[in-house]
Amino acid sequence: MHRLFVALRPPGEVRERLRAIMGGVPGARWQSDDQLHLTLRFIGEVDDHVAEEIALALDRVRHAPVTIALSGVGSFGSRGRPHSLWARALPSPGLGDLHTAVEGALRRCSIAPDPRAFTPHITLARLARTAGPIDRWLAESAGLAIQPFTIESFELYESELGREGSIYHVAARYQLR
Ligand code: 3AM
Repeated sequence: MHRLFVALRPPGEVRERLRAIMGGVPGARWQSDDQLHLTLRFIGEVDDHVAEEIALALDRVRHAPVTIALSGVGSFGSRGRPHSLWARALPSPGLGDLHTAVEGALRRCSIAPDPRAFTPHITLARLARTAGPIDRWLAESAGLAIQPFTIESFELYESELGREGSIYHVAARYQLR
């Protein structure tokens, strides 16, 4: 079985800017440089045959490079029990269209549509139940503003769940042009 997701990899300078705002929340597991990505679509566990079909379907996606800007931060989870911290990607026509194109490719592989709205973000930390308060970090990081940058490929990732957090491998890379 393969645990798959489709994501964009921010360039090195952007990852550096993101890493600069990591810290200051006790019990937060900050993402390593390797783990930073913007998920276009989580797929989940599929067998070898479906994984191959997905890789081929994604190879048929034709899309121009996408421009992304990051603005501000947020958290997922309930107010009393947040479970992740992230940087917000501003919605853009390119990003929305690429998401739609990927969704279409997956539908052709009989992957059920994702019922959740696409909330483009880059996860920065996962929070344990015992993590300290996040309000100060949210306030201090609210001004995050990363000017538009261009992404020229998207990736199919395989995720391996580990005790120290997930390890992500790029299973395939698809050029945007
Ligand atoms: O982009 P992020 O880091 O928020 O949270 C998981 C991560 O997203 C998400 O897929 C990305 C790669 O692991 N994910 C994991 N399990 C999920 C699930 N069951 C999931 N998204 C939706 N449903």
